[in-house]
Amino acid sequence: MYTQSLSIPDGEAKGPRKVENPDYLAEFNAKIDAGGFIEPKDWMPEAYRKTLIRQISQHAHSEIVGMLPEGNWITRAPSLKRKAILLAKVQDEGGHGLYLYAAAETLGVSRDELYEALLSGKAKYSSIFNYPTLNWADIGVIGWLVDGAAIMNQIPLCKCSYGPYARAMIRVCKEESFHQRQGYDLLLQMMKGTEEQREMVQDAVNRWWWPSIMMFGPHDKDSVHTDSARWGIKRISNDDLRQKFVDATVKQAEVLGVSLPDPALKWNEARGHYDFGAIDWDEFWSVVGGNGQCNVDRLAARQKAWDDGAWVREAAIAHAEKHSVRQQQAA
Ligand code: BYC
Repeated sequence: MYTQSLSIPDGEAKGPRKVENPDYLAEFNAKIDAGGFIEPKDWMPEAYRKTLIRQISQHAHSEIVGMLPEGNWITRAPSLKRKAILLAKVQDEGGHGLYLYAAAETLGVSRDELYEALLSGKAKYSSIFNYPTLNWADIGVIGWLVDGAAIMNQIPLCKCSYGPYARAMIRVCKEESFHQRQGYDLLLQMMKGTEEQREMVQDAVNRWWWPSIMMFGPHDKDSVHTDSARWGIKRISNDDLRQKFVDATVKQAEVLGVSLPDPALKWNEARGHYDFGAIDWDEFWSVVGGNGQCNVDRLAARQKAWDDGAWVREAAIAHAEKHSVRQQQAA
């Protein structure tokens, strides 16, 4: 998407932009302070570039690993309508992965390098996708809570300082909004159904609530990438986003008729926010460290997709080479 239109001569793009220069840095900081966008051809500090590659690629990995828990239910959707919606949603997630990989590539890293980091376990992806989808209500709850949390985190990224990432986020957020609504709609339907269906919804909410609020990352005091805020990448902190999400979701749970599994969840008049219970950070770090219920399966599925796709990559390269030879012959 972005990479195709770049065509920066190697010397110009990679050489000078790596040199740390106080004048370039002043110009860069001024642009960030004025709320402007940094574009791929602009000079940027090496640490900014690395932080962006880390976050954008982790985000891309989350999208394509995130296809798996829901993709697992496409063949078991209870109606044609729900199947079509789920199919469209999972395809959207694949598309988000593509925009994000393309945005990361504008920073001078190759898709192969990024993928290798995912498959070797070096790169992270969102903790949430290491939990299993056990019943159909999980699909609704993923839309409502997981996509809901993702939108809360991604809306501020539409104004982040790196142009290709910010622009990708605008479309992603529009699609996430549809994802969130389809999930909530699915759950509303189930809540109007039988007692057993209502129990399925409550069971799914009980299992996904805590992992969803963990998605925002560690408490601010334990968040290590503080430069991200200074550079206008992260515009709202992990804890502030988590609080916004909790505040918005409590009312939605009431309308739905489910309870959220936290006895400490209570409106705090003085703060103007809901208080909530302690997060189990041991569980979070264990899942992030590869020991969640599904980490091994998720990486195995992505590895298989990579291996199965080898012939497509080879065919695309052969096709491009054939065209390039023809163009040279015609010139
Ligand atoms: N899971 O200093 P911190 C979707 C890591 S997909 C795993 O606060 P940062 C969807 C963090 O990477 C949406 N790791 O980091 C798809 C760091 O480790 P490293 C995914 C996590 O970057 C399909 C360490 O903890 N969204 O919506 O400032 C179907 C310290 O954290 C997590 C994005 O990727 C986690 N949850 O802030 C349905 C959004 N949290 O890198 C839905 C873009 C933290 O030093 N990313 N860590 O090894 C971000 O906004 C930020 O990267 C985060 C973390 C807020 C996630």
